[in-house]
Amino acid sequence: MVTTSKEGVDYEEASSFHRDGAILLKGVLTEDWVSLLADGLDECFAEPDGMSSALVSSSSELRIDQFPAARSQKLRNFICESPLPSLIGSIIQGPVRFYMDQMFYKPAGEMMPTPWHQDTSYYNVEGHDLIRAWVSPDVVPRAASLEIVKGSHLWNVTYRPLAGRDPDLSEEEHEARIAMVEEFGVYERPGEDFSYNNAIMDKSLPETPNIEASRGSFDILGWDFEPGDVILFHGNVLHAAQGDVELSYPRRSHAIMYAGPNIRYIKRPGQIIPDPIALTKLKPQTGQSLAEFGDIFPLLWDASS
Ligand SMILES: O=C(O)CCC(=O)C(=O)O
Repeated sequence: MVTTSKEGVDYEEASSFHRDGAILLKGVLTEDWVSLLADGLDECFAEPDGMSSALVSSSSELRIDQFPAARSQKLRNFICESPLPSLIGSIIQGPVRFYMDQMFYKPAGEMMPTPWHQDTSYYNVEGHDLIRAWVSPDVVPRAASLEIVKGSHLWNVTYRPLAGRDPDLSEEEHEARIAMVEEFGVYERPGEDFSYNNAIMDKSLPETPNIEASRGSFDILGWDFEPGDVILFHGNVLHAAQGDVELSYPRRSHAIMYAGPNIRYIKRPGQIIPDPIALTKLKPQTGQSLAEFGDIFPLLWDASS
């Protein structure tokens, strides 16, 4: 049992992160943190809001909630008070702000795979200090946990998000495509206020490579995950979760984005995840630092903490 939390990474761990684009930190959260996380995720799952959507197939489901901490004090405490901000601060060696969070909830049974994608292009931010903390209160075998393409954060390419509406399709063609996917494949059950398919696809960005189709050609890193562990990964790294496994319990995960000093606002034509409502009111401009919106992206750690 872990009784004290780890507050910082050592030189080797930081170097692995910068080289590979991700790292698994074993047993860095105490049981108290893990149970707070479990309670926060359970309360959000029990009460979906307008930003809760799902990917659905005939045999499995993945519910994704945007900004769950906005309605859970427990998740807010976890994000702000747990050792995560200081762990991330010790990697980027600079001030750490909260950017946003998501819940990925896969019910017991067959696990829905999460397709390969890169996070940064889904958001109106860019820069190298965007780090995700992926945590779960559950035992997650590698076959259902997060995988990354090693080093892909350094490829210097922004891939097209997998969602969004193709601007070259007419309304009818778009509706027909959605209906066909609903009948034959994995489709989206949108939330009242959010759909991954509402955004307009930015076709100037290169398509995300189909890593799954040729896994052997890529250097893929993955881990068996246990409660108390944390996976940290870079915002530009290609990542996914396989679904080649059935679990007798839900796989609950919380993915929290923390931002360092070089993260800037950028207005993306193909933005998928909306800006926080409070930010929209301030009319942010491309190039502005998140530090200019300190009430929305609070400072959680700096070297003097
Ligand atoms: O938990 C998952 O299956 C996917 C998580 C993910 O894509 C993310 O954290 O960005």
